[in-house]
Amino acid sequence: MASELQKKKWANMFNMFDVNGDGKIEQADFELFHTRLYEMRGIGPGDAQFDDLNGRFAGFAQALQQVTQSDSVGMDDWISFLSGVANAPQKYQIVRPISEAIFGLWDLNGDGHVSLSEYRKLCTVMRLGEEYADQIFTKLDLNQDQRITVDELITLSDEFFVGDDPAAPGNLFFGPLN
Ligand SMILES: [Ca+2]
Ligand SMILES: [Ca+2]
Ligand SMILES: [Ca+2]
Repeated sequence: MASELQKKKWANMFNMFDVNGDGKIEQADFELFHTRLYEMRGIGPGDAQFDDLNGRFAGFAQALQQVTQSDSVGMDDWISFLSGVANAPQKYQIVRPISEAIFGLWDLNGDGHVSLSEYRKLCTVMRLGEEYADQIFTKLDLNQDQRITVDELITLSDEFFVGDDPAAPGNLFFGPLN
């Protein structure tokens, strides 16, 4: 069972993937989302990073389909899928590479960390706006050194997908809890 907190934060991620806003996550949404990411990053088919990401997203979409037995995933299916992920470490192994991949994609200058200006672009693709990035970057930057490292991201990702602590900054990764 998911807590109210978990339902709220996971709903934010659902809304990020439901790019066309029709209340269902379908293949068309994944394609739109990929296109936005790739266009902003300036990569396309043939790039190693592009192919790697596509593989990770395909694995994620497949896992989602297996659990829901459908090509069209509504909010309730999504919440039960992530409940399953939170309670089963082997399923979490499918989700974590996606977080790492999204992170890697947004290290635009390849220096191994995400800066505020890079995070602003990520928030734009997630349709949260740059103001949201400005508000929460310092919370996500756990050691306050003006950058988010992969280690910090893993902590945030664990908080988001598995945790149930209202004070955890990782809750805010895909949007505010309101
Ligand atoms: Ca949709
Ligand atoms: Ca960077
Ligand atoms: Ca940091």
